[in-house]
Order: sequence, then structure tokens, then C-alpha cells
Amino acid sequence: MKVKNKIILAMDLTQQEAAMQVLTDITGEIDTIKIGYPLVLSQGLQSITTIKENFKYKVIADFKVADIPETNRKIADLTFSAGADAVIVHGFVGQDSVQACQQSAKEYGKDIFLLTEMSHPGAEQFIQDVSLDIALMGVNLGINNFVAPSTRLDRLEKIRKIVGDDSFIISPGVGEQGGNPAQTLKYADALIIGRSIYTAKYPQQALQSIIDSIKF
Ligand code: NUP
Repeated sequence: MKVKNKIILAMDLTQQEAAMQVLTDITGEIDTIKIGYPLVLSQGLQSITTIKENFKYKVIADFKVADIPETNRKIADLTFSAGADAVIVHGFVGQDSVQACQQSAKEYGKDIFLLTEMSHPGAEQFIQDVSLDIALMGVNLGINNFVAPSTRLDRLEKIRKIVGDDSFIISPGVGEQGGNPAQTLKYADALIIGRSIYTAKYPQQALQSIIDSIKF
């Protein structure tokens, strides 16, 4: 996946109109957005379809899919049918569950991103112990899109080593969670940024200043 200006907006506003306003403000600056439960549980899966109909953004659905294979398959099918270009899938549930999403993506001509370690402090409690194994499982399954944290660069670096330079890593945790944009891009291909942009008084300016800060 190619991501313009190495930034993916995490659109976690819960009202369609407000979300559409921000997406309009930043049109042209980036070409990829991530939509997750906050907007979809509030406005329905249709919110993805509406965004796809009104804008040219590639949409990554952040559903952190983590169920048995049969249910994962249904979730992925519905997500892709609604127009999402990719879906984020949890790895801790095991390879059969991940493969169900992979199979769906293959049939729809879409992508999956495998979530390895998460960016929040609580990730140290359980998932960190297995996150490198999750990354390795992804490599063995032929996955080349991963999600890894900008809040722990040592972990991000380790995950990069496992998935290799040809894989595409998108990294959340920049800004509000403390991650640094330029440092993160030493190991990640693109940044996922939400609140620093969509809660700003002028989202376009907030985005532009981050873009400027990562142009070496
Ligand atoms: O490990 C993760 N951390 C994380 O923050 C995996 C995620 N998918 N996210 C998501 O990235 C989170 O749900 C939110 O949508 C976005 C970060 O937003 P913000 O902290 O920049 O507002």
C-alpha cells in the first residue's frame, strides 16, 4: 500500500458530518484514512461507504478482528463489501483466524494489516510477550502489512527486523500518545495519527505542520 506524505488520519470522531468536514479540510494532503469502532458504531458500517462515495481516500477499517475463523471471515467480508480497502486483524487469536481474513481479502482483492504489539501502556501487560511471535507468524503467512507501536521504538525496531524491509509498517501512537513522528519513520513506513489532527482547531494546519516536520 502506498500512503501519501506518510500519514494516515485515524478518523475517530463519532459524527458523520463532523468527520466529513475534517476529511474535506484535509483533502489533497493525504490519501489514506483509518476508520474504526468510534465512527462505525455510531454511524453504521454505511459511514465507510459514504466516505468512499464522497472522497478518494483509501480506507483502512480498524476492527482489530479477533474471533474464530468463521466469524472473522464474516467480519472481513462485510467490511470489504462496505468499501474498505483494508482491515486490521489481531494476531494473538492464532493463524487460522488470521487466515480467514486473508482468504476474504484475497477474494475481494483487498488487504489485511496484522496488528503485532499495541501502542498503549497496557500492551506491556500481556501482548508484548507474544508480539514478536505474532510478527513472525505474519511473515510465515505471507503477510506484508503490519501495525506496530511508535511509543516503543525499541519494539518497533525489533518488529521491523522480523518483518523485513519489504514489508509495510504503519505505526500508531504519534502525538497524543507520545510517539515522535520523525523517529518513528526510521522504522515505520507511515504514521497513524488521530487526535493531534482531528481535534485541532485547524486540522489542515495541524496536519501540514506534521508533514513539514517529517520532510528531511
Ligand atoms: O496499538 C494500537 N494503538 C492505537 O492507537 C493500534 C491502533 N489501531 N491504535 C489506533 O490508532 C487507535 O484506536 C486510534 O484510532 C489511533 C491513534 O489515535 P491517536 O492516539 O493519534 O488519537
